[in-house]
Amino acid sequence: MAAVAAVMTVASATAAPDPGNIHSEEPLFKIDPPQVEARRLAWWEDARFGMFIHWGLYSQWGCHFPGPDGKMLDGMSEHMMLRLKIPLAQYAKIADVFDPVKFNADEWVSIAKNAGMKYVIITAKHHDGFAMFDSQASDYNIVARTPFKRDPVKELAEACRRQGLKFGVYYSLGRDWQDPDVPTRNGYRSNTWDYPDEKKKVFARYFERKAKPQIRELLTHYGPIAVLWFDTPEEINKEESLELVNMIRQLQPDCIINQRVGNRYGDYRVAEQQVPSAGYSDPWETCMTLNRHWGYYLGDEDWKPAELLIRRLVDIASKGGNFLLNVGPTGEGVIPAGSVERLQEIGRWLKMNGEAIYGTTASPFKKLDWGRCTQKTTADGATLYLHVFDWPSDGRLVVPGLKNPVESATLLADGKTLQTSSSDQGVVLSLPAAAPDKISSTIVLKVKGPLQIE
Ligand code: FHN
Repeated sequence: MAAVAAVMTVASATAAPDPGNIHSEEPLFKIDPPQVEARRLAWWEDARFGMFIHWGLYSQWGCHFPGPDGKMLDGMSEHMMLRLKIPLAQYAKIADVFDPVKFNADEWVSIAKNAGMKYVIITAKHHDGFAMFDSQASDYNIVARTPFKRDPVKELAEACRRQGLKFGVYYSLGRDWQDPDVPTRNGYRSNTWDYPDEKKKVFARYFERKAKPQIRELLTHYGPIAVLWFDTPEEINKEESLELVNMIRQLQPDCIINQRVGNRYGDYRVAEQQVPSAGYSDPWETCMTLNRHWGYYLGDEDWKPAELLIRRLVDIASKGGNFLLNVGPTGEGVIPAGSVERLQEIGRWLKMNGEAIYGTTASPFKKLDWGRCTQKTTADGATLYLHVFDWPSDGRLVVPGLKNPVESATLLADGKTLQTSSSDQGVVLSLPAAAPDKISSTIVLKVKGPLQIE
């Protein structure tokens, strides 16, 4: 257990400069009244778990690229065009052979659904600037430039609607290595090999020419977009961030916007590849890779164990957050087996324990040595879901400081009633010798009246 517990430690956010305020701890600006915000976010707060999909030209050879002698060069990640400084004219040639014949939107959505995920968010346009949808604003897109000629964003949106999942899109705001007008700080993440003069780059021209029109296309041609997941907003100014928010609100008022629209706007905060120690006052979501890459990287089979992922989902839900777990499909349109196996394992756990995750709110306890807690308030009290990672060998579990009278205590797995007593330390539960689930066992503790926790 220690190994898993060790991995649960929180990676502190790097103290990097924070253009675009994507790491600021300041609360997000809210434009709408609280009740409008709450209504927009209601399904999302209940959902707790979603699928992130990073899929683009970089997937074709697993973030590798054929060098001059035909030898495959290691592009390290979906940033391969930047890492290898691949001229746009050469990188664009990947589109000539990008033909994901095994892509099946219903299959991908079924994998998400069976994993217990309630929403799917796909990269409509990542940093390479290539649109994975039929864009009139730029012909640098999958329909116009590839033998595939189909629109996977459209197919996934329809598959999500058929299977009852919400559908969202990711859009890279401050990185676009196809457009000549996307500067970054000192050119550190710009396309400086095709467009060397950073000073000539005017973000507003890209914003008007490509970003805004494509965001508008995504919000008008693909039905309800549940989430617009922006990324890398460093170069966007406050007025542009607000302009995007207002445009999105006007086109699809129910569309949720993440904080990477920039400048402290957005409906929820993003924690990337880490779980905050205590959650945030704003709604928030941890996005995370299943292995070590967002895009499909040939040879990365370093999949996080299902045990760690399940406990991370519980940890995030116990802090009131959502978990957006990423898959990187191959250039053929296949989600790697290692991802699917872990998602199936998570789905099995959620089939039994989903009641203790979906529609719950954060734990009322500061810290529990044996696991985590989520809760649902009821008309006459609260239902506490105790997620026990470390099953007590002596069969005695203390809920520290809890002073409420207990209405009932049962194992979620089989409904078995548990004896409880109260002590100076709090409520004490008597547990059977064997834990129902080696990863995380759920106890349903119903208490009367408003919570009283010392
Ligand atoms: O550079 C991107 C990266 O490729 C990936 O899309 C992540 C997902 O949150 N966002 C950026 C890094 O913060």
